[in-house]
Amino acid sequence: ERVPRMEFNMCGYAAPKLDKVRVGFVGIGDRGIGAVDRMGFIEGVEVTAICDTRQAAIDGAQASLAKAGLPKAKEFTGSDTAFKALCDSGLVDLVYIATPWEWHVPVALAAMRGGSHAAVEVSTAKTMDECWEMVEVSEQTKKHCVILENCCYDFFELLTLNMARQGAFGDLVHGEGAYIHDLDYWHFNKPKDDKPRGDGAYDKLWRLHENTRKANVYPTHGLGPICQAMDINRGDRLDYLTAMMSDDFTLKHRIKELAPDRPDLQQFIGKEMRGNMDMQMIRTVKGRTIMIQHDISSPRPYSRIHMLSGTKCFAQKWPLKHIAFGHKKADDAKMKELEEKYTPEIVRRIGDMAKQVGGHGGMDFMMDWRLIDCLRNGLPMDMDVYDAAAWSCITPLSEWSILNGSKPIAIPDFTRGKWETNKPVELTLKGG
Ligand code: A2G
Repeated sequence: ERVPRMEFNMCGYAAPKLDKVRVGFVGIGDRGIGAVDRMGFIEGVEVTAICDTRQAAIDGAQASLAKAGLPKAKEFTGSDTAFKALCDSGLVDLVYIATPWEWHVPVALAAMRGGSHAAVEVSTAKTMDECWEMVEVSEQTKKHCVILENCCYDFFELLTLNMARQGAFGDLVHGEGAYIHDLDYWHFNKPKDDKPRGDGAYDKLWRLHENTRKANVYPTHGLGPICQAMDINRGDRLDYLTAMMSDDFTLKHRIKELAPDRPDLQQFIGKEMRGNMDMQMIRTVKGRTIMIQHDISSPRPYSRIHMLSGTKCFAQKWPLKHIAFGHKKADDAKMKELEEKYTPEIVRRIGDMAKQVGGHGGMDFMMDWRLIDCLRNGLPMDMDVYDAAAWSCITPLSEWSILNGSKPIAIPDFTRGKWETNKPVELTLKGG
């Protein structure tokens, strides 16, 4: 484990205000084009640069800008490393990264070194070295490295976060989160290169490749909102985990079934795939517990669980959304009262617009809007580089634990002691 010396504390750091935020996009697949579309609705944004290896994807992004009445962006393409020229171009204040996972951290590092903030899609980092490198480079350059965990901005998650902040849960004792989503459609449909927009699948089956790894390769949708509610890295921190994984009962059969008509799938024949379900149990330094589940290959309904259990209150989003006090579930009237009392300012302000613009029901827009608002007003980031590292490191650490008979493994303190004095970022808006 490498522990860099503390260069600078990025938690709570307010970078110089930006009147206009010049955004460069790297990676215009299905996720990237959605982000370009959403930026067209946010004030104070200029999309100045676009990078992808597929010209058709770039054309799609330019068309999105034209539709929003925005000027054309400079194009960067031609190779896998064309992003380097974008990062060094001096044209951008923020690099928004939605590439396949293996490129997330290399692009983020180039962005920060080139003088821009980085906003990185999930899953953000794949290895412990990548986690530490993000932290080191962010501190050295004083550039933000934000993890784009949209689930932290969903309506119920924001409501329960505000309730936790206002003390409604009493002491939060336990949380559960998950990414349970049958990805059969996404895994086994290949985008066509002449399409200006992705069709929701993964170029060269890159996500299926990621699922040859025996780890929780997608921990942050479940973990992010729980960590926010528990003020992880700001008063508490993740201490250690233990992980377990079932065998693979479906993926290998699916691959075998489809492979005769799919030459691209033949490379997976005989390969061991990720098991259907993997789980992590995490203990925090302050003695609280978190359970995370991850299953993308079982035929079952979607769930991120999002359960928070405190000494005064209980909340759970999936399978049936409810809040309870003691044994008593809140009825409709009580839910309304809670929503009136605890809906945070961001939802009151842009919740309706977010629902219209869309992106997972509005949460993607609230995330992007908040990111831009913070940069324009010099506010600290809700999800900083320490969160990016602490949430992402579950992947390599779960891999080790699974390989070692579920032995516990320490989760590093990426803040190097600052978690004890770091303060949660206020949910109130100061911006314009
Ligand atoms: O399915 C959903 O949209 C996921 N997001 C996203 O992370 C990705 O896995 C996608 C499949 O391509 C949520 O569930 C919030």
